[in-house]
Amino acid sequence: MSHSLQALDRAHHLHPFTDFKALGEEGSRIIERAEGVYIFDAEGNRILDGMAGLWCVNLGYGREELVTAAAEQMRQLPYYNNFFKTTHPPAVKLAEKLCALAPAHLNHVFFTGSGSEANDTVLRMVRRYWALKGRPEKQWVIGRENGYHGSTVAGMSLGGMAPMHDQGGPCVPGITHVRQPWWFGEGRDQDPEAFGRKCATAIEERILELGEEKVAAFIAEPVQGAGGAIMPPESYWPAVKAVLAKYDILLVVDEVICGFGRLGEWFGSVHYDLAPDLVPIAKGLSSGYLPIGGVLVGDRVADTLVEEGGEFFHGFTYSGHPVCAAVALKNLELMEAEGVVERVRDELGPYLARRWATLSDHPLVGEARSLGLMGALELIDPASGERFDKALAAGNLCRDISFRRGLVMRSVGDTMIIAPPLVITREQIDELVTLAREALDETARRLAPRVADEPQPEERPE
Ligand code: PXG
Repeated sequence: MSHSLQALDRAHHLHPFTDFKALGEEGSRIIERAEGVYIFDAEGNRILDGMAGLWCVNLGYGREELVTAAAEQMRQLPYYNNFFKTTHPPAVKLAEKLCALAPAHLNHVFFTGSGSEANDTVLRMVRRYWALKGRPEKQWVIGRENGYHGSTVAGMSLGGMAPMHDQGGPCVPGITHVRQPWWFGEGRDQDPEAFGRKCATAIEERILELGEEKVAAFIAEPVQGAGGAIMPPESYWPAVKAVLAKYDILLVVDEVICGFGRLGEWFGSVHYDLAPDLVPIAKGLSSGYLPIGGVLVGDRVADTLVEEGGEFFHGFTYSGHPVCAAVALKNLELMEAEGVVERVRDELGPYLARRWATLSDHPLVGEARSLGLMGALELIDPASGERFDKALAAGNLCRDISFRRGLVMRSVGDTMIIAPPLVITREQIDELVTLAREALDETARRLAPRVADEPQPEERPE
């Protein structure tokens, strides 16, 4: 069964962010079902999902209430749109719920089908806002190198992933990128707080280069997710806020990963006290059960769009899809009723931080960091204390070993990442940390004899 599916997969299916040929040779792993924090593959292996799917299954798998919410809404009204002066109860109720959960100045939402579409919406809204304000020359948006804002043309242009720009370019004009606040990767020779301030200064320098009257917005994730779970130094965000206020530039905080409890607050902006003007959301909004995203819009922008805007020529067939909205609403209600976010903040986040930090004594680990239920390990070569030779692809090796041993841990270069479902228990966090250590051990053994140039056999987990 799994072999025939693999063959069909190879024959017909082009996977996202995948080297098609290499995957064809290897064959894909088929995930058949899931429960709680575990996924099960076609071979019957149980694997702890340390990535909550793709940073999204915040409530964990197998929540019957979400299934029921979808089924009931499908029977009631499987589809209707929000164009042409119509709407439906799920979209309205979800909008109201989101605005109640968000900081006080965020009182409107524009729905989309994904995080990428949310960021396309952001770009159009930002430019429209300044045009309505009589300042159409305010066009430039500043993003960050190694930031991720999606894979549509606007999303990848706002993001700072160089390999995506190389393949997908030319990018949308009027977008530029500044350095990221990744202390381990780019500032290890400096005091972290001084480094954080320097990264904020880089924004100011770029604003002055472009001309402050031409800069519309700055976009960033509170903590970079896909870029490598990069928590900025404490000095960074206050300094960034001060720069943006000085030059009257909108702040867009992309909460697609950090929103809905990941960092121990409903929004990462709350953790860092950011008061953003626009907030793209997706993923954890529905715990990934159905695709839905949106942009929360602050009063400053919303008032202008509503009072002075006329028709905004923008929207998607599935903006506020009733079934997706019903599931998202139920997801938020469950998270609220079960105190999921507070538990991440007060109990599970601090617990993970303690347990995750124990990995920093491993010879392969140059830094172990975490915030809420997001963690990263920076791999280093114990022989030199520096990064491994890129050709060894140590991160990929560690990821594959980890997966085989029963833990989904993702790699970005030589940074290992986890972001498990928010309903994980303390015992399961212990299991996650143990599996991560075992994966590091095997990675170290596999890399150690590399001078002998002999491939090592794969170890079977005990
Ligand atoms: N913003 C952020 C911050 C994201 O992380 C998007 C926007 C785009 O969302 P959609 O729904 O269009 O995918 C994302 C998505 C990874 C990985 O490998 C991360 C994402 C997507 C795919 C892979 O870490 N984040």
